[in-house]
Amino acid sequence: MNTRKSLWAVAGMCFLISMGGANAQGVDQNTKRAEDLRKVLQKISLPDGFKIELFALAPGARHMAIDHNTGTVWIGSRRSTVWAASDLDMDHVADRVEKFSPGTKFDAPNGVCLAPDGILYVVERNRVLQFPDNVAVVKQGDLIPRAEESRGHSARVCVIGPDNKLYISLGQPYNVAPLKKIALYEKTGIGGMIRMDRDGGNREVVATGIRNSVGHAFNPQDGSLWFTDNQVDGMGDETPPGELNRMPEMGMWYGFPYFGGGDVRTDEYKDLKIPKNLKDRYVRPQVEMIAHAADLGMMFYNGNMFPEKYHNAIFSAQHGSWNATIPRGARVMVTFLDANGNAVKTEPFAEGWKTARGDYLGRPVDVQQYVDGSILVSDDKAGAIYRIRYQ
Ligand SMILES: [Ca+2]
Ligand SMILES: [Ca+2]
Repeated sequence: MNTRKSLWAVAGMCFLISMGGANAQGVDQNTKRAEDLRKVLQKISLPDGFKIELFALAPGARHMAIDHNTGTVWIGSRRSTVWAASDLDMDHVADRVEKFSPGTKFDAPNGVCLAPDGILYVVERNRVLQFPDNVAVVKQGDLIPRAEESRGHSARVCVIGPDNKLYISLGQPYNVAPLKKIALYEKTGIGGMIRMDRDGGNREVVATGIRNSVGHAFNPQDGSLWFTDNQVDGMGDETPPGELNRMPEMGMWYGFPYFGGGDVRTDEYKDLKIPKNLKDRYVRPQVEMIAHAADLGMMFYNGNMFPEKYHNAIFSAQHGSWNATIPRGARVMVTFLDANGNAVKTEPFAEGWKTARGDYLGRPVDVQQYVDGSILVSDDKAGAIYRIRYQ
């Protein structure tokens, strides 16, 4: 721990020196905007005994990594900024939100994840950085072939596995990927998930047949890897379902683009026979979510603050989508597991970020467990982080 603290202390000193002591890179937390958001939070419904509060203002807030020793919350974005939020007076509201590594030119640094030894990874559109050293463990242009770079579905997420490897999800850029891309995707892990050593070596594809996963987590009870996948647009308001998947083993295939979500075949592939090498490795989703809710970040709850029934439950964020006549999603879901670690029930946990007209007051992106056993929810529409606590 001492090594870890000094590691980041040195980085922090460099950071302060580079800032020249000014706070021009910070986000003012005491604004009218904060007051307005607190009013929105009064509309959010939660199970009895839970409360939601504003934790931080952080423009474009996407996925989060939380240092459970220091309380630092790193917040990725799809823009060019990673934020670092800290609660200096320990009242569970951030007092300081600053640009992390302001000298680094980030490109869609959506994915942030922290290793148990305190090393932070930032996964961009096409590069992976390691901090505090600020080293590219995957150099610019080496995460996916440059010719495959896209604007859509390029918000990456990462997690460190129990095997100490770095897992990264790679969304594919299409609504429905064309057949000519499948061989390349199977080989590179685009439309799938890859893992590598933490220095970037020994890269392997661990899952394919995924449309755009922007959330994954290991179940601490049994070590299984779960991920969300948001599914095909343009097939109607109520189809196909979004997905929450569990990996039975590495190397499996999750159906896309032959399936558009759940058992629903895509219009483009419905007359095509699924090749045997894919069919033999097919895994159905554990949970089918409503269509077009855009299931994104997820976590397993293992804190002590929430009631027993939530222990080891999955919390996941539904961002909400443009591709339905009446907007849906914009809520946090909870999925309960049985003794074998399979999903048995999914229900809304926090909702109310939509007006009666269907406008979004906020759009949840990620959920992560905070240091005290509460959970943090990021919102890239509001540019904020909320904290949900019990009692
Ligand atoms: Ca505080
Ligand atoms: Ca699937």
